[in-house]
Amino acid sequence: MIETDAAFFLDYSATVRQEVDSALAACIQFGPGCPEHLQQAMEHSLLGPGKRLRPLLVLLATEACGSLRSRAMPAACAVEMVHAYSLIHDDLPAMDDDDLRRGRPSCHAAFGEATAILAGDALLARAFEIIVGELQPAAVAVACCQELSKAAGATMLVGGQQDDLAAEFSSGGLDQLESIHARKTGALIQTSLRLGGLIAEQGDEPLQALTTYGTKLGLAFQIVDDLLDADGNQTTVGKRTGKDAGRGKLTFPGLLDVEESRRRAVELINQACQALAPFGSNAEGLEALARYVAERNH
Ligand code: GRG
Repeated sequence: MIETDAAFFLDYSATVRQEVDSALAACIQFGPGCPEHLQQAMEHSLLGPGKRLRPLLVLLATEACGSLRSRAMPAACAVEMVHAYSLIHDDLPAMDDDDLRRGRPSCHAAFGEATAILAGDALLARAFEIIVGELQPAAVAVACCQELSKAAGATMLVGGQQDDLAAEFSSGGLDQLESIHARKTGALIQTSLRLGGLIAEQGDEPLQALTTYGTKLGLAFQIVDDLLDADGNQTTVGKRTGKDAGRGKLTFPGLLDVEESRRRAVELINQACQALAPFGSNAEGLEALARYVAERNH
């Protein structure tokens, strides 16, 4: 990516990020029925300093298909709510037991374990309420609910997490690792793109191109995540690094070594960008985002 493209993308993503953050804040205005401690826990985790990668993917995918990104904002928020719930639950003592997230105390460290579980539950439920209540037309809202619930469910996000926990200190190989990553991390990334495509209502061909881009991007994202855990700086990454090896996790650098893992991530990003050809210049944002994922340091 030439430097002007990178600068343009940073500017664009900063603008979109502000739009997303305002919409997210509005999504969790529950009013008097919601206990204050629960409200604060949700705000801490949903509005904290994350990258907002998944909402950006939803919005960029809608734009790549020639539609206005404002149409896709409810879906963009819903995906980020599912993501925030998964991070809250992943950090719990029963799972990854992490007290640091995004450079701040994780939800249970700040608000207690019970409230963290409930905050995650409430965000997951709200995600679907937002899609059903705010996405038009109704047929698209139904398709988006189906897409997101599958990605969040027992065969994808939750199933991948279960297999990831079971694989600790196991002698699994690359196929097992790719299957875990495709479901634990890749499914929500791929679904973000598909939601953007579904909302634009342009048919199967663009949806297929977005799916291919999402599959490649999701795997590359996870390889980079493994590399950041292996050799990233804790302050920059914003969570404890070096944990995967200590927990006996299956990782790409563990199975392939660092150089080969980096080579694979770059190859996947190139393949992801090739899949964008049918969109022409409408997909410049998605291409810039893919390059950013390969180069990210947090
Ligand atoms: C508890 C059902 C359940 C699932 C947990 C999210 C997850 C599955 C595990 C998190 C552990 C982990 C390191 C996953 C790999 C990639 C990942 C999801 C990283 C976090 O996403 P980012 O980098 O986070 O987009 P930010 O903070 O930027 O939003």
